[in-house]
Amino acid sequence: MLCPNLFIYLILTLILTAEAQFERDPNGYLTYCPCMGRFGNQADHFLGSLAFAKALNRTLILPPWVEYRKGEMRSRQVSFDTYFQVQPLLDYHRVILMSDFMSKLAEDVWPATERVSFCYMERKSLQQEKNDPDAPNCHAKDGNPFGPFWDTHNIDFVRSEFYGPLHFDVHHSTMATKWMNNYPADKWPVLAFTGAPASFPVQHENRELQKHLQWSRKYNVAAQEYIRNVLPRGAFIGLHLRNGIDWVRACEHIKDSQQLFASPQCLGYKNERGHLYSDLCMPSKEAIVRQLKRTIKNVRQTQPKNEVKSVFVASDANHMIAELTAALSRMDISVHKLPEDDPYLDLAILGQSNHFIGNCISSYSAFVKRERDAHDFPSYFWSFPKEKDRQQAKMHEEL
Ligand SMILES: Nc1nc2c(ncn2[C@@H]2O[C@H](COP(=O)(O)OP(=O)(O)OP(=O)(O)O)[C@@H](O)[C@H]2O)c(=O)[nH]1
Ligand SMILES: *[C@@H]1O[C@H](CO)[C@@H](O)[C@H](O)[C@H]1NC(C)=O
Repeated sequence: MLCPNLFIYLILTLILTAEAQFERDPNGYLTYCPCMGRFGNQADHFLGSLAFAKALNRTLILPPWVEYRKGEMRSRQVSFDTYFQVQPLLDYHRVILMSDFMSKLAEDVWPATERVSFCYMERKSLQQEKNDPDAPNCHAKDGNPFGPFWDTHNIDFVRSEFYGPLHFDVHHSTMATKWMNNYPADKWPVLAFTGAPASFPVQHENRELQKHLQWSRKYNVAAQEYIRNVLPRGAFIGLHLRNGIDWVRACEHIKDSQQLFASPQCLGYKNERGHLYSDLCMPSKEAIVRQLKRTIKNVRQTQPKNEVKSVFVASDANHMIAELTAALSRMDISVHKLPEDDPYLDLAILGQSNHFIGNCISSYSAFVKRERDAHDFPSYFWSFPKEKDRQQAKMHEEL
């Protein structure tokens, strides 16, 4: 039997190591609400916030993901680690789950009487529009998902701080130093932002941080099992078809902009690879079938050993299973989709496909593209490059 003293010693060591994991960071913390958009937007913002926390040398508090369900008035918050591992992020910078921070450190680091919300400038309250008697305020918990988000961890704010004209571009200026001078960690242990301290779409410099965002075991296993058990043996092509009614409306903005949502991922951040056109946002069914067939032919020519056996379709609305199945029937290629809507499993599977065709405008597609870039997996976009340009390039090659 173990000597009792040794036993007590072992227990103590265990407790102390567990506690050490939650030692207070003298350089302070940074937290924010992913209050804009759905997953693709939040992921873009996450990468920027991670870079920002690193530049300020503050521990990033990993916020839960904010989700919206049909018919529900309040957003749902899903713990960060439901979808992604914490460990690979630690290779890049110090992070802590919001639940751990709140239960293990907040009482000491961020007592309820000292919680200040940060916003660029005053945000008007939804309730009191006219003759607002209050002092200027961030109203950090006003509306959905603002209120439900902070409520998830029982966070209320006692004061507001307007940080303008500071901003978040730490790559092109001495911005980080300005933040540290204005808000030193001993006086401001936690910077809590009403929105992400990051730009949308993700800044070019922060795209590569995606490699630290790795799927949780649950999603890794689920994706592997789907690929192994449901898809036929052989290579498969992943497709993202973004075509719901909200998307049709979003695409109308093509007319009056240089860029839309994630479009810099194909057009370049300065439009160095072209300008917006409507097929980029909403390719026709014919164009989709044509491009898919062409991609399969190319793959068969260039990689004859790894034959394409199936196509996996992810979509928010119309998966086009019947059209695609008919189009590929003579090629002995089957077409698949998940039996139930699962945006995260869709993403995890698309990340693993041998080839991927996504929507250049969609930040959901952009997530897949970045993940695949981190592994050097090939990706393409619907209707890109523009058909006319492609024909010219082809003629050029043939000449
Ligand atoms: N299951 C599933 N859901 C999808 C798919 N594409 C889009 N969605 C849903 O639609 C949401 C789209 O919002 P974002 O993730 O922000 O991406 P986006 O395509 O840039 O769209 P907007 O930001 O709404 O303009 C996703 O988060 C998903 O919930 C898909 O292929 N499969
Ligand atoms: C950054 O913060 C960590 C942890 O608080 C600290 O050990 C390190 O010295 C800091 N780095 C700089 C450059 O200040």
